[in-house]
Amino acid sequence: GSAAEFARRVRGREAVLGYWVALDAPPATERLAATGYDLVVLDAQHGLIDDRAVLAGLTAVDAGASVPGAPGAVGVVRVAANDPTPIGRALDLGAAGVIVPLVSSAAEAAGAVRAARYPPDGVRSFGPLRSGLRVGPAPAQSNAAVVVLTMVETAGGLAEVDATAATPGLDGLFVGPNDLRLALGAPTPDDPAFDEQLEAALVAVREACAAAGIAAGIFTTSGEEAAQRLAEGFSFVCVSGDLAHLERAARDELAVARAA
Ligand code: 3PY
Ligand code: MG
Repeated sequence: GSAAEFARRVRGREAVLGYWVALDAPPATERLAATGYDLVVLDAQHGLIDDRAVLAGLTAVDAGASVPGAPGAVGVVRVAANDPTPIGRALDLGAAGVIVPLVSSAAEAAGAVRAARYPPDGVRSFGPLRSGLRVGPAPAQSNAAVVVLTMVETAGGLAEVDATAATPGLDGLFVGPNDLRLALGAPTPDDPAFDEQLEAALVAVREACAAAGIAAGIFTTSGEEAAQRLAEGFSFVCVSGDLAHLERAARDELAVARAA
């Protein structure tokens, strides 16, 4: 997939569907990238994804996207932290965009945007190890093509959601429902007693994004939930991920086999 075309779709708030990869298994990532998702996210915050795995994973996504008949996913990295070093490295390794965790203010979001863009728009350092082939090579081309989403998953991020959404150069907000629920005071990331509060927070995020004209994104755990979020107005939805699917499929097939 082309980073520039992906950016056009994200900025146009068209629906894009993502797949979340936590495991460093490039042959699996290649196949997943060929299944029809618009993007594959490599999780370098919580997944088994170090720099070498980002390189292998992004190369695998591009290989999967070039499988005959495949619609052409792009690779995006959920970086380990809101810091110019991991953001710059993910982009150098060929990511079409970054999802930046734990952003708690508009000022922090502005920092994430600067880290992803070369001067004069930002502070990214030049060294496009792999991105020179895929996104760019001209700095201005890269600045225009790379998408930046910051995560809303802390109390501060929610409190400043309107100002954060209005950050110049930011392409979207992405909700981390697990951390956000904990930030709302829930004892566990799926405590149903906090459903109402979480849903109210999601409305605030969607409204902030709509007012700013940027994409509203969210992590979900099933196709059913993803469809519901799309219907509500989220446009950037990560449906589910490799580890969850592997475990679910293993358990379901075992249950079928034992029931025989
Ligand atoms: C969260 O739910 O907190 C995330 O970061 C998405 O995995
Ligand atoms: Mg999180």
